[in-house]
Amino acid sequence: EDEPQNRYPSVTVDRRFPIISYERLEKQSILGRGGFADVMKARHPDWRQEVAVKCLQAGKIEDGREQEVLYSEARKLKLASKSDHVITLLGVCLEPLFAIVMPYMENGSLARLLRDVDVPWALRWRMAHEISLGMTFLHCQDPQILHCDLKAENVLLDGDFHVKISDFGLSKWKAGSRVLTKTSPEGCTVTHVPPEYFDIDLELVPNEKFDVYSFGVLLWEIATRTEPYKNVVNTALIRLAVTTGQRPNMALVPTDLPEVDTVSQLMQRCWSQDPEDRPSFQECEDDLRAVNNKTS
Ligand code: ACK
Repeated sequence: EDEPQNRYPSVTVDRRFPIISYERLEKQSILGRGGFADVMKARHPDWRQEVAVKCLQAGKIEDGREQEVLYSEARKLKLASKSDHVITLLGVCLEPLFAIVMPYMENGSLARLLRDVDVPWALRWRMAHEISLGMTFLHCQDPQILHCDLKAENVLLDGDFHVKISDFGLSKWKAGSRVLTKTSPEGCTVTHVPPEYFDIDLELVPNEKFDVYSFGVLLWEIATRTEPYKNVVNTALIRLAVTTGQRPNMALVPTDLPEVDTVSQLMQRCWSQDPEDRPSFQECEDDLRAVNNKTS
């Protein structure tokens, strides 16, 4: 009788989600607008901790599947949240709209940090290591979770600059994945998508090597503090470049970075043209733990 009503017949409410009243959240400011969702900073009268609330922008997804998309994100996040390096799902709001509630991360995204601050190397490699720990966790789950949108913007940092991987909007259960559409695989960031997904002759369901490739580009973002393919004028040309084997420019990786050889080799292995040549996240984690131990 206390059970919340579900207004959306297409969504089966998982009663194990903590349900949070949207009305009781005191919205403070907009943190950002994504492809189809807004993230707001808010306070809940019962909690000391500030929260971030992700709601879909109305009408952004056709055929009324909005709630299902966000609900599916929440289900994966609930499982993934058990990792120290994945953002925690605090709960969901059902009415008057579906929203995901998570802790507010004081230091924002890694993308913003790299853009604004010259982050010390030791901290950068600690973050890289923590990302590999979070990703190893996702790939070890049963059912296995693929993130499919790993990039600096989707890595959040708490008050102590510890990593929380976020934004599971494009994530997939590996077992249930469908073939990705080719030109822009379902909204993925073109700079971080592996070349095999641009091949119109291949019908590919995503696997864990998708995330490993993206991680290679992310390591390059961490090392260079720049955006990949900045001078390539449009996404079609980026696709063409990547398909023919081009990668982010290694000349931009500073030569004085500690453990430069290990890290450079790792990023290049991660973005190998042949998915079979890419390491697992467990191997990335081993390499980065060693780098981290030497630099911290
Ligand atoms: O780079 P940012 O400051 O960090 O801008 C983006 C924006 O919202 C759109 O995703 C920020 N953001 C997302 N989730 C959170 C969170 N839990 N805590 C703080 N900022 C967040 C992200």
